Amino acid sequence: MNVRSLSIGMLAAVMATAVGGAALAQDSVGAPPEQTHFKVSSYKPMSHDAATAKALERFNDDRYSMFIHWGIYAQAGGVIRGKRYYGASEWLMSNSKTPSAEYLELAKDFNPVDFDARAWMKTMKAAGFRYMVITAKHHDGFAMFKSAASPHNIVDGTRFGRDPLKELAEAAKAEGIGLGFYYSQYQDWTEPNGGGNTWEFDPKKADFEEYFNRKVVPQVTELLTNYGPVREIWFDTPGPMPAEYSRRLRDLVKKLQPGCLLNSRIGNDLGDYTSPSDSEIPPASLVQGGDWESVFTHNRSWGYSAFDNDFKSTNTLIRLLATSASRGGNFMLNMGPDGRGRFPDGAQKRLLAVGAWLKVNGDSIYGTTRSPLPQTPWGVATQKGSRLYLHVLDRPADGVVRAPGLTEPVTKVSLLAGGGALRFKQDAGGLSVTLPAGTAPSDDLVVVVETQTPVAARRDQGIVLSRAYGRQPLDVADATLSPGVKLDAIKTQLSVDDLRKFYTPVGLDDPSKSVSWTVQVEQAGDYHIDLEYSATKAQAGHEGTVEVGDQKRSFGVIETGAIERRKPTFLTFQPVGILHFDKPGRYQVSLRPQASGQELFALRTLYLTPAN
Ligand code: FHN
Repeated sequence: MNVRSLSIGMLAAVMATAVGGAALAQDSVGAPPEQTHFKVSSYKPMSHDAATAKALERFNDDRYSMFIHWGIYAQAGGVIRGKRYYGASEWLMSNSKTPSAEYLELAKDFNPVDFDARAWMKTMKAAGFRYMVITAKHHDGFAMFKSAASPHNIVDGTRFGRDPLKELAEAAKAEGIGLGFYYSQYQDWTEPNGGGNTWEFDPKKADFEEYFNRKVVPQVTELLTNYGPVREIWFDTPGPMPAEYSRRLRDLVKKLQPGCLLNSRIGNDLGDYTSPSDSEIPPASLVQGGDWESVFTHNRSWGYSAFDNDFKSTNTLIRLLATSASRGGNFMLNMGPDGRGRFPDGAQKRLLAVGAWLKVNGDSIYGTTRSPLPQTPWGVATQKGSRLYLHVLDRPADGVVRAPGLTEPVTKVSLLAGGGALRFKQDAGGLSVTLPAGTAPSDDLVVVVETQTPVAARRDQGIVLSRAYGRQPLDVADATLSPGVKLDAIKTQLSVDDLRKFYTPVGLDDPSKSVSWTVQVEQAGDYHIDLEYSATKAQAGHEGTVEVGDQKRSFGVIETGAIERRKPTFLTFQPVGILHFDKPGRYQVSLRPQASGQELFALRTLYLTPAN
């Protein structure tokens, strides 16, 4: 065994021992399992070679894509040896600690006779997706394409005997959908020298170099040679893989197809664009340009699960898509086809409903750039030259949508659906648009604002606070942090099966330190303050204050429990008091500890709600 592979094996062994083997799920990016605080990813423009820059232009124009997790795990649908495994069904082998030989038996039954590449592509087209990324090989190591590098592939290893990626590549070309492949480069549970299978193989004996040369390099070469132009290779969970492997993969991909994009999960900062954590849209204030693609799954699993029908509603999907676009990123929505090759009905009908919305409102998504506006309570905005699209996701009680500070002369305001003109008023304070009466509260109503010159960026003018809405969030990621306070990302299990990241300021341990937000108050009045936070036993009893000018509202911290990476984190929602704003205008809302010593708590959000 060479030194390089030994170091990977040892690292993997340490990770596995500490978390008990199969628990190493989802966000295994090489961090020790007890680590909860992480560096905040940056979303800044990077420089690229010409082919990559050109591919990124199209990528940013596309905005909406489909992610597909399909493998022999779809045959099991989350059940093995008669036991149901909740959560990510593509993790079935790991979660059940099934040995390779037994797991690979699934391939014998896998015969997706209903798979129809043309029909998939027609659905994707009707759903409004511009490109798709499908699992060519997930962590179980089974290739969903013909491969000379391993017999564990769909053509040689199943009765089905067809190459779905070949059929999809042809159908994608015919329908004008871009093609991308997911490839798990480090984890490969059916390979003794691959990463991740600690229930069967000894990581200390793993020769990763051997695995990488024998399987990863040939398979990535096959994917980029046999299927025509590939838009992106979506690598995942690089784990403890040293930089030289990420570098070799990058060089290989760019040599074979210079315009093929690489996501940041290639590892070691070698991607072309950023993949935020799963189910995360980066906070608006952290995005300073740059290229990124958020991934969410439609239900709770990425692969097909026979008992999970918790599909996100059409409105939720539209909201996620519009929010990603408003922050300048792409939204890739995942779905897991079943063992026969069918899209689950619960997913398909909602995808098509989003497609119907896009048919009418697609101009406000495709080819748009990020919002020039600060946070507003009615929703989000996207922009295309001198057209500004207001996505009214939440209806104002008074029927009037306001864009404070929008002073570029407005020539026309209309509804994108149907084009009907809307009444508007513009003065030194900004623009007010009266919504048509009788629209369903759940629709994303898109208002088109046409201006003489493009609306200039004014994102830092303060979060808009209005009495026409309910609870309005001031998130810590959008706060100004005083010297000595920094923003951390916490990885935790926010709820069962839901590993998510949240942001929190670290260093709130002295009255001289604070987090603060600029708010633009639209109407004078009282607002209730609520805090959402998590606090350990040691933090219980700490005191802090929320301040605006000389109004100071103090609060005491209560214990919610420790933050642990693989456990649910409980966040309390604590009322603090009432703040009064005398007149409309800009104010500073600050939060600080009352004493020196220990970290106050892990704050997530301060909410303000109009009070009467
Ligand atoms: O472990 C995988 C998981 O199965 C799924 O593929 C997701 C999709 O982003 N990626 C990993 C976890 O982040």
